[in-house]
Amino acid sequence: MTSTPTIPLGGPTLPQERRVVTAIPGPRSEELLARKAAAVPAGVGHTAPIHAVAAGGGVVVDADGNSLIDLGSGIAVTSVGNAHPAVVAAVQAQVAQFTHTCFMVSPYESYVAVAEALNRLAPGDHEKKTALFNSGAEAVENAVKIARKATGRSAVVAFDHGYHGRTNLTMALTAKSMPYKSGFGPFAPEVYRAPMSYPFRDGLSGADAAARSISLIEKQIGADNLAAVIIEPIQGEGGFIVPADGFLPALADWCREHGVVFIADEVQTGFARTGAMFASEHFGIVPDLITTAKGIAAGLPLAAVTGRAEIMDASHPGGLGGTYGGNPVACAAALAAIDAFENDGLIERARQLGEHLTTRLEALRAADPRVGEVRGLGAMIAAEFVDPETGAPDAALTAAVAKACIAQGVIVLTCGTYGNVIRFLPPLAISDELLDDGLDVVAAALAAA
Ligand code: PLZ
Repeated sequence: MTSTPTIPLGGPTLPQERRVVTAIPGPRSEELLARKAAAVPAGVGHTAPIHAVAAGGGVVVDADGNSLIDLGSGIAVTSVGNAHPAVVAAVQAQVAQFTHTCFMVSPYESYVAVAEALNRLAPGDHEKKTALFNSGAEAVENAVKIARKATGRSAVVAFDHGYHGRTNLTMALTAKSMPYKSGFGPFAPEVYRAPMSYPFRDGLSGADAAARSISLIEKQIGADNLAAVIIEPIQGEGGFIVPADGFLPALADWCREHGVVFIADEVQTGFARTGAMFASEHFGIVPDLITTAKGIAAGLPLAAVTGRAEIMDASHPGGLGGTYGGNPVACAAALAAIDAFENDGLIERARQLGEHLTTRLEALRAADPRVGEVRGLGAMIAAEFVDPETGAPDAALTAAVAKACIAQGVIVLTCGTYGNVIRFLPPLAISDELLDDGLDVVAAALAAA
């Protein structure tokens, strides 16, 4: 006989605690995983072998009643906290009012209000415009379209370790073959790759790393052929790589001199995550276009391209859009989330979480040479694991630590070209106690590995 677990309400009313009451996965999750394996293709993977039934603040509750500490925010999405009450209320009100008209058929105010907010918040005091889409990849695709139309050029430069999505053009922009690209080509043409600044592994100053990239661009592509350079100010999937000081400004300056559109992909770094509304601010750069998604709407699918009005307006009427882009329910969620980012001290909270994470992880590094580097900004911090003798990436250790954490009720995500980075992306709503408990589990998992 199977018992039906009672489903707890989500939101901050959920006890903010780690509670492991079965093996992970427990029996109910096991059943659901078997159904998943039968119904969903193997290509759609999962990090934690559970099935969620509720989530709130900094925890995810599974079908067996385990309460897991969330150190991933569904890949940097639920930054305001899962099922944030203001987001829930805004979504409920909108969904009862209307669910869809298609903004290209009958526009509505919430889309315009999200655009106004992004135009105000994105770096730079020039005139800006914003178009809304459904996913990060779709925003990136549109940023490239917009840049090509505005410049009349076709080439695009992306970087080593870069990640921009899983659609055809964004696979071409993404660096890593397995698992994102392998066997899925041919890829979109006119995409070129330049070296990234990766201080831990290349030891170059920002100026030298930029000179290396710019020389490659000038020799192999030529500025006259180049529509856009796209870069994550801090790389996400590629390993939370923070470029050396001066790298991004030098690139941005070169782009400005040569009429190349500089696109900052802030899909992962945006919305308070790094201790600034946008990571570009830390580096003193003003991108021409900025792509956002993830944290923007607390889990509802929404994405945006925000940028210089003259570049955004270069596309002809009817040239940009899509059936669902800027869906009214997602826009309602975004307006509530943006209000929380601006008015609930979440930028400051991201900084505090970053200091806390860095202090604790640096203590681990001091005691354990397998932790090669701790890096990141705000609540976007990572540890890179290496063989202490050679400095070679240690993906096996990384996977073992992550797996042990999940078994103990702490959701952590890995990343990195070499699969040897554990990244910490807690909801900004997490308590210090919950974060400490989670980091204790990480430390124990590392000691045992
Ligand atoms: N640009 C910088 O981080 C999404 C990918 C998860 P979508 N990162 C999570 C996975 O394995 O599919 C991402 C990003 C940056 C673009 C994207 C793409 O955003 O909303 O997943 O399309």
